Amino acid sequence: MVKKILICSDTHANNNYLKEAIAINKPDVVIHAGDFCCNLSVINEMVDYIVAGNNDTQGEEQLYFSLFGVNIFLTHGDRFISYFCNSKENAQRIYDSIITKDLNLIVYGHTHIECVDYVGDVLAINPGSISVPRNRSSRKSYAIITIKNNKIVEKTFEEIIRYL
Ligand SMILES: [Mn+2]
Repeated sequence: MVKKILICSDTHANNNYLKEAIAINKPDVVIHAGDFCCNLSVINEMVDYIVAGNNDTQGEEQLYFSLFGVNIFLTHGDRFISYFCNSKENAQRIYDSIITKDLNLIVYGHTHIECVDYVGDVLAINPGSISVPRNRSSRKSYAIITIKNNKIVEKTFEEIIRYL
């Protein structure tokens, strides 16, 4: 059983980029880490799991769920992120806020800069922004993870290279 998960964040109402990423990758599950900035019912047609960002007025602040044997904590992260910290320190701050430590993956967003870190054995992925990047390359980014036999076996950052 091989499952492909698309992880995105900070679409900021530019849903066409996510639509494109879904069309290209045909993921089994789509996760959105917040700041969708549109009606929740609209973005819900494209995603399976989503949380509210600091610019959203609808949605859960955090979700904890299991996907194909991988335990995932999803939050936008704005309450814990400091721009004076590097990504590993921010991932640690989010980890420290989580009550349930039976975790394999933390997904967060907010910084619009893609990064991957480990807090102990827990993988922390920020996919960056799929529409409003703030990384040095100005690339619109998202992440794809592959789960096989209850484990994350591959993780990549992808770039939006075609514009609808
Ligand atoms: Mn935000």
